[in-house]
Amino acid sequence: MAENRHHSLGLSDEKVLEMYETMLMSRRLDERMWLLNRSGKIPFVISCQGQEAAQVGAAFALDREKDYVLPYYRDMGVVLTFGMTPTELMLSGFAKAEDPNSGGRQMPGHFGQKKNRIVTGSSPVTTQVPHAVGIALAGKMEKKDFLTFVTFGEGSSNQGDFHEGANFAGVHKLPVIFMCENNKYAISVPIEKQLACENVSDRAIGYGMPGITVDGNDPLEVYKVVKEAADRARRGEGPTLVETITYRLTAHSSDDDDRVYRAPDEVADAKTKDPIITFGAYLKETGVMDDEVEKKINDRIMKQVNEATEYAENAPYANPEDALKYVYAESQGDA
Ligand SMILES: Cc1ncc(C[n+]2csc(CCOP(=O)(O)OP(=O)(O)O)c2C)c(N)n1
Ligand SMILES: [Mg+2]
Repeated sequence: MAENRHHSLGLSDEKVLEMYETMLMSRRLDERMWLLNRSGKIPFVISCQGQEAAQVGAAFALDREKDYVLPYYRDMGVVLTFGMTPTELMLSGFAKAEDPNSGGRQMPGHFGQKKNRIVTGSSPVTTQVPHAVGIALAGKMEKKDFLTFVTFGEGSSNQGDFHEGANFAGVHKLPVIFMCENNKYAISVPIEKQLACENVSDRAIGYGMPGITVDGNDPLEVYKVVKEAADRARRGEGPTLVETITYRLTAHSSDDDDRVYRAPDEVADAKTKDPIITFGAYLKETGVMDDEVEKKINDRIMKQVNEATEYAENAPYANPEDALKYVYAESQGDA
C-alpha cells in the first residue's frame, strides 16, 4: 500500500474523498459544457480542465464560513467548494435569469455569489487582485477574522494590477493569499515568452512575502502550502504568493483552436499527469477508494450533471426589462 500523505496533513479519508468528488464534479460539468457548446446550446466555455487539483486543494485549505475568494474564470473547483451548485453553474452556462453570478448577462466564468463570499470579477484579467487586497485591508482595519484568496493565470501576473496589489499587501502585511495557476499558456503565448524570470513565485521577494512553487497536479501539496499561507495570514504575518504548476488540457476557450500553437504530443504528455487520474490512483493505492466507492461517486456526479443540465436548459431567460437590474440603484418611485 502506498504511503498515506493526507493523514499527516490532518485530512481524514472522508475529506480527501470529498476533495476528489469536487474535482471530478468540476471536470464532468466542464465536459458537459463543451458538448452543449458544440451542439449549439450554450454560447461559450472557458475550462477548468487540468487545474482542478490546484483549485480544490487550495479551497479546502480555507475557512468556507469566513474567508472571501476572488476567483478567476477557470475556477470551477474553487466556487464549487465554496458552495455554488452544479445547477447554478449550468444556469450561468445557458445564460438564464436564475444564474446567481450575473442573472445570465455576463459570460460564464465571471463568478460572483454574495452568500458564499465569492466576490464578483471583471473581464479585464487581474482586476480581482487589487480587489482582494482592498477587502483584506478593510478586514484588518475593522479587526475582522478573515483572509482573502485570489487566483490568476501566469499571463495575468504580468499585469500592473498584480504588482500594485502584491506590493500594497506586502507593505501593509495584509491577510491575502495570491495563487497563480500557471498553466503554461496565455491563450497562444507560451510561458517562455511571458516571463523573464523562471518562476512566477520569484517575484514574491520584491514584495516582501514568501513565494512558493508547487505541483498543481497534486491537491495535497497545494492544500499544504495554502494551509500554511492561511495560518500565516491569520497570525498577522501578511501575504503569501503560491504558484501552482498545472497544464491547460483544453483550448483556451470554446472559440480557440490550440492546434495552431501547440504540438499534440505536448498535450498527450500532459494528459498522463491529469490530476483526476493521478489523485484517483492515489486514493486507490492508499485504500481510501475501491471500485465500488468510485462507481458510487461517478453515478452521483452524473446524476447531478444531468439534472443540472435539464433544469438550466428549461429555465427562463431574463426579462428584457431587467437589463439594467443590479447596474443602477433601484428607483424608489417618484412619491
Ligand atoms: C487586461 C486584459 N487583457 C487581455 C485580455 C484578453 N485575455 C483574456 S484571457 C487572456 C489570457 C490570460 O492568460 P493567463 O493569465 O495565463 O490565464 P489562463 O487563461 O492561461 O488561465 C487574455 C490575454 C483580458 N481579458 N484582459
Ligand atoms: Mg495561463
